[in-house]
Amino acid sequence: MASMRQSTRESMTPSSSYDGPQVSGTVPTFLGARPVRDFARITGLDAVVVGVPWEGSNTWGSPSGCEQTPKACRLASMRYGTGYIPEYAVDVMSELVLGDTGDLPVHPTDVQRTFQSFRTAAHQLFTADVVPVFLGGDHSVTYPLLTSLTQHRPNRVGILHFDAHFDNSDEYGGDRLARCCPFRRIAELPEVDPSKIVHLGIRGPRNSASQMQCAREKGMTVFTMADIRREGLDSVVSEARRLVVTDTDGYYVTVCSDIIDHAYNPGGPLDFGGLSSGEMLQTLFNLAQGPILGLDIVEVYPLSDVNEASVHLVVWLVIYALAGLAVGLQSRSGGGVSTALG
Ligand SMILES: [Mn+2]
Repeated sequence: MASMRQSTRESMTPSSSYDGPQVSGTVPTFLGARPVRDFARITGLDAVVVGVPWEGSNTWGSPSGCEQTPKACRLASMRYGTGYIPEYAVDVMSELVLGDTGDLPVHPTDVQRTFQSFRTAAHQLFTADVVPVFLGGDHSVTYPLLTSLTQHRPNRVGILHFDAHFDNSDEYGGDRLARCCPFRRIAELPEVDPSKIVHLGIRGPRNSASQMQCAREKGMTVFTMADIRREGLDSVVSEARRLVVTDTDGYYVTVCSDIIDHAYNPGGPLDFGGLSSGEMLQTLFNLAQGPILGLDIVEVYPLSDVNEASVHLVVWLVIYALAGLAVGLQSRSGGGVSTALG
């Protein structure tokens, strides 16, 4: 395992492949990670942070500003030094090599062209020997990202979806690529085995009976928040993990911020009865030790965030996931003892 450490913080500019208008400015890389400028030549990295600055159709209220979340997270990450986690004795930036690609190109008036740019970039990341950590953006972005991953590993990808919501609507106002639709589109992909899609934490009245029916009919597994409270989070996550590591190359984890109760997540959707921030931090630390193929965290809204609490929560989630990844890499190279869930 590589152990080089980036000691200086370098500013980044958006991808030079984008020829349209762009917002310029000095933004640090996430935790001072190495800037990655050439997607075709990614070597020597254990993980890479990737901004996916997209907000498509609004399904409630006004635009959320979630396209600004990657930039906000990079700025917030400067609070956390090298990402040392004392309770697990892991120093993220000392123990793995992290890159930061900056934000993927978007075309605000053209979702198809935008998603094609996401697929192209994601293909290059998923075929490199690196774990991408995508920062959304709304949840629609998971569809193009998983399209690339599952084309690279047909029927060999497990999907762990943490969310209050199924996000498997067929369409929203005629938009089949809206933020409430990605898991219907993903389940329709020929390279996806729907039985390897697991929804965790589903709850609350912003769902519908037809969405539950869709999940059941397509053979997806559903653990509601009631299941988690009855059986225990560790037990449910272990069962979900067992499902998605069986007959696969590993799993992709996708996290809507509203898996976490709004009490801990003021800059996320107004959904209650969810996990605590601490529960989700530990869950990602545990899961990242296993055969994780990628991670996204989506639906955080800087425009309504109070004191940047949710932006900082995302940074914590990423750091805990990276800490778990470091422990897992050390364990697989024989350098440490894994505490991963069985
Ligand atoms: Mn959600």
